[in-house]
Amino acid sequence: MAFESIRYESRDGIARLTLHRPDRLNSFNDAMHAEVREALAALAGDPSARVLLLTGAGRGFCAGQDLSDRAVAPGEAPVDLGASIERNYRPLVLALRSLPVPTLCAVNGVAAGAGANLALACDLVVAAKSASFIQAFCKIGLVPDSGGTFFLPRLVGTARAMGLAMLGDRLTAEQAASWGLIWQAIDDAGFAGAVEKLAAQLAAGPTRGLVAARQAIHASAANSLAAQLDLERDLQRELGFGADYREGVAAFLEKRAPRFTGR
Ligand code: T3D
Repeated sequence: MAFESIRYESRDGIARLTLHRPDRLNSFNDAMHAEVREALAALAGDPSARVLLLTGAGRGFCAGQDLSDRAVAPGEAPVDLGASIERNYRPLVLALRSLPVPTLCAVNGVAAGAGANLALACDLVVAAKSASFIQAFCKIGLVPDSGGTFFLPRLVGTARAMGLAMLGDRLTAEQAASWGLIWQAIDDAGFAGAVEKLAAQLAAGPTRGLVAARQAIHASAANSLAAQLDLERDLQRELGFGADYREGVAAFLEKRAPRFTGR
């Protein structure tokens, strides 16, 4: 598919979405939001796609909202940021969390503002050791958005969430991994190879089972233990009738690698 602000291709089970405005550190404007929405809709309807690999072009991952669209001349009415969130960021985060395939975010460089929280909306987040995460909102008088106030306390606890939100300090990829904000920080030299390997592993995985794991893990925050056990039972029942479970058991018994089809 041909886009201006992103690159998107789906091949060998891997749907690659690269934010592509490197001279603006891949910050979002309306046009980029529209293209990302279109790509995610295409992915959701593409039965050959088994994983989303989200990354950024150039030295940054994403610097959040493009602030050059937010300058207000004297006498001009300010932009309605609530409308922007309703139109762009809210649907983006919800779309990422409900894709029918696992999502892998490869944070190749700085992830700031909504860019940081977009990464946290993905199932697995890996970052190059030179990358960093900044809840930059407090520097411009805003509150962490795009799920920041939801993801941060759940991932790193209230004290660290407060510090990140109120100080806006740069968190290195290694700190982010040691705090449990992301899955892994990877040496820059091996980053591209490690990302490809992870993407290929997820693309060859039992897609429905992986998405069910996401669903159950996210549901746990609001469920009682009994409700969570009920959910696990229901998901297991559904998956137990699926082709991938049958293949997984057969492969185990035949002492060979499984060939999952995502069904
Ligand atoms: O508005 C709404 O719709 C509400 C929703 C808001 C969501 C949000 O994301 S609000 C938060 C917006 N983002 C920020 O506040 C981050 C702003 N950027 C930075 O603080 C820094 O650029 C970084 C810490 C991310 C990286 O710093 P550094 O020193 O590595 O790079 P740099 O020199 O600052 O940036 C490189 C270029 O990218 C530069 O352009 P230039 O001077 O080379 O022509 C810079 O202006 C541009 N750039 C970086 N971030 C943005 C940006 N241009 C527009 N908007 C940006 N967010």
